[in-house]
Amino acid sequence: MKLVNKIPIWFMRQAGRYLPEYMELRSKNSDFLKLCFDPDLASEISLQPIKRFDLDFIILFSDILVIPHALGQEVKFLKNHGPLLKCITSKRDLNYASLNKSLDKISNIFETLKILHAKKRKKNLIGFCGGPFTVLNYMVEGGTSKTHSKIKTFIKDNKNEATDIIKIITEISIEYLKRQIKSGADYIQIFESWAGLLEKEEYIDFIIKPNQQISEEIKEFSKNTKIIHFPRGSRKNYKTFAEEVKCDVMSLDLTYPKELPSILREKGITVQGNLDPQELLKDGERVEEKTKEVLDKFKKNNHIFNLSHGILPKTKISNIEKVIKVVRDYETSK
Ligand code: 1CP
Repeated sequence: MKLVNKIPIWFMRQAGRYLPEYMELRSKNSDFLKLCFDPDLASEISLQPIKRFDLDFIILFSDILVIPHALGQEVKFLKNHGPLLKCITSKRDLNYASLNKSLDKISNIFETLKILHAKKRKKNLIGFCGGPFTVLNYMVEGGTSKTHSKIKTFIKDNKNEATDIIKIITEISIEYLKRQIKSGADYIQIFESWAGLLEKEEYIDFIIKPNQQISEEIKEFSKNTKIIHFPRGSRKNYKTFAEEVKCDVMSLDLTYPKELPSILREKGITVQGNLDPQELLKDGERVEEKTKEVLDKFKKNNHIFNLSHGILPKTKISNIEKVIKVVRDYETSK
């Protein structure tokens, strides 16, 4: 008899603005951060995509920018604009007294995870944080940026200061993740969404080293917790990342070098990804074709099906359903 492997599936930003049930709840709760800190509502939102689509992974509903908030920076989410932070240029701009005091401000998130853990049944529960450089990027830019000029200048002209702040972010992120694990997370994902801005020495110092420290300390704390790394946009540096940072799963966008899947296979690292979320804005037939292409591309790898970045707000539910059906019907025999 042929052994059939089913490919697990979830979507980055599966709890979010493309879902009518999310939009309804959101319309009654205008303060996004408050929503993240409300365990009943946050757990309900985390479960919305599971109830609708029966996905294999539950991801905590929260945001990577709760860490700047915990560190004393002013963080707001404006309607139709995205995040707005009061820019910092020095660690003195932070109101950071101690790890414990900072984490106390966001401790409701651990309550959300405990609720989800109690309700997860056979699903996997994912906790997460931002990669330290990505978090620093938002802290220095003050929000979403097209040019990233402030962060680029900052790390060139004030390398020591940037290194000091990255150390603080790394330290708090590690403790934050440990508490997520204690509260029931089976997997943790580190979203280093702006890794692609850096090259060479800067990539080593600001991407590799902090992520290495996170992985090592988390594995030491809990060897059974699976670590998903997402150094988005890394291009050829995906290989450096895979060489240097302990990963159980590597999430890929569209920039990875073509030899990477076989390198990951040899290292026993699962591939996560990588359907382009833009494809989900197109018609159903093409969605089917593109989903199959991704499945075929990674058929020799251990694979968790996902996107190359988050679901876009205009995505049609029927296209998400189509992707799930194609993945569920796909049978591999490795
Ligand atoms: O208006 C709204 O309702 C808020 C939209 C929204 C949502 C649903 C934001 C604002 N964040 C989130 C949730 C969120 N963010 C999750 C929840 C779980 C899930 O995936 O379903 C996760 C994991 C994140 C992570 C996150 N937030 C990242 C990393 C992933 C990525 O997209 O690269 C980043 C960069 C953020 C910052 C952020 N939060 C929200 C916005 C609009 C942004 C800015 C994104 C940008 O700069 O492009």
